[in-house]
Amino acid sequence: MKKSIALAALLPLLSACGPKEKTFRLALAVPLTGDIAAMGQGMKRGADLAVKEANASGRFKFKVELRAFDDRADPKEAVNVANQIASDSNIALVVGHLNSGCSIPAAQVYAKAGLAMITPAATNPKLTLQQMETSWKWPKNIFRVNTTDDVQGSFAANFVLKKLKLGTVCIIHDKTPYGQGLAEEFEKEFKKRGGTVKSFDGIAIGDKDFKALLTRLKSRRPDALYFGGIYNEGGLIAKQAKELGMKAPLISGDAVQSPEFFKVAGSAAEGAYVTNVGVPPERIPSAKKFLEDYVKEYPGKDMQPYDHYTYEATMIALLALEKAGIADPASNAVDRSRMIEFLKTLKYDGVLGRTEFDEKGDTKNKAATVYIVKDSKFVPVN
Ligand code: ABU
Repeated sequence: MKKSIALAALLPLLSACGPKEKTFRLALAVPLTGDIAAMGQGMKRGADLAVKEANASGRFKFKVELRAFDDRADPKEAVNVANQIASDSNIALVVGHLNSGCSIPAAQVYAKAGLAMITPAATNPKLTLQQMETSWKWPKNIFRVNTTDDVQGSFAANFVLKKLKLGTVCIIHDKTPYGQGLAEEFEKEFKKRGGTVKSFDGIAIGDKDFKALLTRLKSRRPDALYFGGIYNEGGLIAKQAKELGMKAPLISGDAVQSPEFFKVAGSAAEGAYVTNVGVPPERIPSAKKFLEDYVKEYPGKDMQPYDHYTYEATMIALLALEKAGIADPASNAVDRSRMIEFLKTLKYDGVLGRTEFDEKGDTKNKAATVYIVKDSKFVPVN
């Protein structure tokens, strides 16, 4: 008894004598709970994998820890979370957020703290455009590895008109910065290229019954239905449109490209189209290892639309930390400002192909892909 007490008293002293491993942190801010947690949890898997591989590689003289924060896809909670992150001086960079509606206000909190953020999912152009305003008095800290809804909306409009040869459309959106923003980009380009928009309607996130709206839209006899929003509402719209006998195909964007869409829509998902930014990772040779590692690390887990984007954003964050984050190796402090400057000149080849940021902080990679749902799979069309 006496011996164990003496040993317990000695332990703190012994560990204080040994070499103390420094730990630096990255933050991940995404919805980990709530209606779209499936996508946020997928993003966490991508980020966790990157950090695990980096720590195991032995390339750092320190340990990197990923701290995950749950913004619940709620802009107010995103700002709360951003304040917690910004006040932790050991956090070197933020990967996130998923939603444009969360990313836009949270980015301002990070900017005031001189902290870089890299979103792997938010597609509304306003996110990065805000830092080009003369009223933006802080560092230009916002970076994004996915391209934007002006690219995606225009791509979708061209696909519907020129490839599907459908000239009239009814548009529905979920009134969020993402869903409405994407729908407006689609509408603008569809009209510009000669298409006719028969209606433009907003629904609310969480709505379950779209039958009255869809009955009205059916009477307008559109060639196609376009939806700007997320898989829950998109899945219900696909299902209820089919139940009402609507033949017009549904076309939507990246936030519907989740296996969760199949669970909600059931067989009505078949034949729907979704666009996503970038090209499928299966087509990128440098993504091969990531895809293999992901399956090994997470057997049986479905890839969600932003997992590989989040892996890439985290890999870039780790590189910035390694190359620029620690100005003084003797200190425990991260140099956030040097990390921002590093990102501005980044040239990185990874699972997304080449990533370089333009003056707005957006990736120069402007690719987009359209998929059709066949046998509960997203099959690339272009
Ligand atoms: N890019 C779609 C989902 C995230 C967003 O709100 O932009």
